[in-house]
Amino acid sequence: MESLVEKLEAYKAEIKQYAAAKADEVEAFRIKYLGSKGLVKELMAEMKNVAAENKRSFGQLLNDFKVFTESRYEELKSAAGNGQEKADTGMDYTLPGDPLPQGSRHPISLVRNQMISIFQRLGFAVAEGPEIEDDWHNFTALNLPENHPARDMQDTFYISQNPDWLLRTHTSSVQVREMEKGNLPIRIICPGRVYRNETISARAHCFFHQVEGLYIAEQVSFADLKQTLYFFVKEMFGSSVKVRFRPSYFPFTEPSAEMDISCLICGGKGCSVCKHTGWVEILGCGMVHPNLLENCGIDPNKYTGFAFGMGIERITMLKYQIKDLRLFSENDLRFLQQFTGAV
Ligand code: 2NL
Repeated sequence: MESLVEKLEAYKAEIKQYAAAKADEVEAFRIKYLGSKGLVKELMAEMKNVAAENKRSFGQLLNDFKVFTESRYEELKSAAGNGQEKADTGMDYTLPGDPLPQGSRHPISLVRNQMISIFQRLGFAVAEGPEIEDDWHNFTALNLPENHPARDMQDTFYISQNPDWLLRTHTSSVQVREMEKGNLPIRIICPGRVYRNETISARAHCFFHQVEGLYIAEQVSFADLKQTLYFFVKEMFGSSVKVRFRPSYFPFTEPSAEMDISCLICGGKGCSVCKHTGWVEILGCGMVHPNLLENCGIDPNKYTGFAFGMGIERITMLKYQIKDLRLFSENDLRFLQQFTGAV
């Protein structure tokens, strides 16, 4: 009995001083003292050798020793746990996170999406195509003669690997591809980026964005063209807008016209935006030239169609009174943040 008391006191002193700073050291403590082959189990096994009259007090001592060891284990475990969290990051994960700044759509995307949704209400589908084109889809199929100035190196970016390849100068090439598929009638708009070799200024850039439209069916007339475009500008600029058509020339349409709208700034009275005419030009249009239909395998005696093309930058500049084209591609947040919240 005496020797057991001494033995337990010695173990208690050892356990009291046991240093375990890390989780694996705490686990080593548990295995050594409290594990299935640990000290406490070993001492418990001694019970069978103890004389009957001593069993009761021996058991009491061992139980106290077990409780002592277990509480020391809990102590070491929580100390190691706390220490580790601090050492890892020192962060308080209960604090709210940093807010992410919310971006906004680019004005060109805003206006493009608006244009798409207006034409979709009239039954136009959106078609897309490649930005690197071949001569046929960008020029030849569109009735542009071999010597047309638009083909000039000065106006078009050619791809050096292949003299037949170029960056599309309009999205008409997408419409040619749709016509070649031969699924008639066709009623599409083609939004997209186009490229021209221009000196960059407030009014010109080497790339810009276009929406072209094409409607081909039996008995499509110039009246359909006028009413479609009139609907478009009323939705885009408001119902008080006036339109006028002026005769023009494009190789891909005959007859051709340019459409003006009454000046949004002065309401038609005359100002610097409309150069004191009361009108601003917004798009070109016309009836699809029969040569073009033939080039794409469509019978011009059965089908007619209209087409139009406009620059998204131009419409956006009019709508938001933006004076310099370069603002669209400079990524200046002071410009872009003005469109936060616009839809
Ligand atoms: C302009 C003028 C225009 C077209 C584009 C077109 C396309 C096909 C057939 C016939 Cl596939 N026409 N497009 C027609 C007339 C004018 O654009 O000044 N755009 C900014």
